[in-house]
Amino acid sequence: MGSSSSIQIVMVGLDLTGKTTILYRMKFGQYMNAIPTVGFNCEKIEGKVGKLKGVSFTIWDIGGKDNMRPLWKSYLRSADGIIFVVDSSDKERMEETRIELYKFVKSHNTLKLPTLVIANKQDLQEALDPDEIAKMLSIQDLTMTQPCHFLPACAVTGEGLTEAMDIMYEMIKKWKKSKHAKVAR
Ligand code: G3D
Ligand code: MG
Repeated sequence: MGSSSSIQIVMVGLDLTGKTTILYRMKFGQYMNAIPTVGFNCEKIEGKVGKLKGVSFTIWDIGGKDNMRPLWKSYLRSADGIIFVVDSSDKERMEETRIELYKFVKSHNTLKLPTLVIANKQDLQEALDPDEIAKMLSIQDLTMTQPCHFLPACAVTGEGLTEAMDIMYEMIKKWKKSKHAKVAR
């Protein structure tokens, strides 16, 4: 992970969970109203403060409508990490979210990519408690198969996103080290 290389992140999740809003928030540092994603968006984001200073991320934001979901895995070939975005207020689709999350993780199980699950839209009154969402999505089970973190956030205010990227970066750094160690053995 030299200073010239960029960390590749694939961001998925059901449609309307706030993926593009998160992407623009990270890129431009402000709220931007996103139009529904057709296909994918991609942005290069340079870390400016703290331990992310000088670190460059390329984030692929893939459309989440059901016809796009089978394509998620095709973006993983050169990925270093996954961000899976959840709408904290969408109780009705929480089970569908869990199914898609596990289907996706299983599709690339051998890679054991660092995975960050973001419980977005925590600003909404009807948002479920992060602990409750973690339970509904069986996050505990995920942490047994790969490096995994679960975090609440709000893309509108940007709350939680700096921490999310810090954690992502740390997980990827460790993951790359262990991968090299295995190759050297
Ligand atoms: P997607 O890319 O995952 O499909 P979008 O989702 O980024 O297009 O966002 C879908 C809608 O959710 C947008 O509203 C967006 O403003 C809203 N949204 C995203 N993140 C948050 C959040 O943290 N809190 C709240 N309250 N809303 C959020 P519209 O009205 O444009 O459909
Ligand atoms: Mg989108």
